[in-house]
Amino acid sequence: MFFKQVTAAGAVLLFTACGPEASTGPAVVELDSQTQSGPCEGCDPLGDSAESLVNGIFWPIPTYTGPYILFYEDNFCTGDSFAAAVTPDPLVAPSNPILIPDESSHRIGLAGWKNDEARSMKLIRWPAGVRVRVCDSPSCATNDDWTDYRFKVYTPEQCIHTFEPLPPYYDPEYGWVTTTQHLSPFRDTYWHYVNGLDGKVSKILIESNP
Ligand SMILES: [Ca+2]
Ligand SMILES: [Ca+2]
Repeated sequence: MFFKQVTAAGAVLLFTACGPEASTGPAVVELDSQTQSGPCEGCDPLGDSAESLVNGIFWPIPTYTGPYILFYEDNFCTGDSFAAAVTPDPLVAPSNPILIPDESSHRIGLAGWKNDEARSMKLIRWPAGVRVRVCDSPSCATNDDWTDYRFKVYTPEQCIHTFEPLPPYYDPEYGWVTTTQHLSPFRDTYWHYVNGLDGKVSKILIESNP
């Protein structure tokens, strides 16, 4: 079943140039729009079509070891995983971030993206020193909802259950406190909440921690 899917997709894969100076990571691949939105017939051995696309994108490299993101239609990384984004090198300068979905510099492979759909995401094999910003605005305008995730350590696998802040909590000294950030030894999260981000994600920026 897996081989059947790869064969069907192979005709439309576009590989980036890979000269002598190219990095040793796997080539980034773009799928055309038809493939991005098309069904993943016969490629769902694990019940997760986007994960299968990750494997299919880098075929015939059988074991892709770079970082990638899976996007889910529901919170807690449940429901359909409708899209996958893969990149060999997420440590890009803040002045030139990787853009999802409209990256034009062939630094990311993306399949299955839908606007205003994601409610959670699974981050797999992300290095320390990366910031991922999830935005409601298609231009990541800061007057709408956005959330930052700043990775302090290597993250083998982590589900971001929601893009929205934790509920306000009651502090005996200060009363009800609205959550705007969550700092941890592993990953700091900063929320800019306006009217909701789950199911409204339109743009993602990936860059080195500014
Ligand atoms: Ca939006
Ligand atoms: Ca909003």
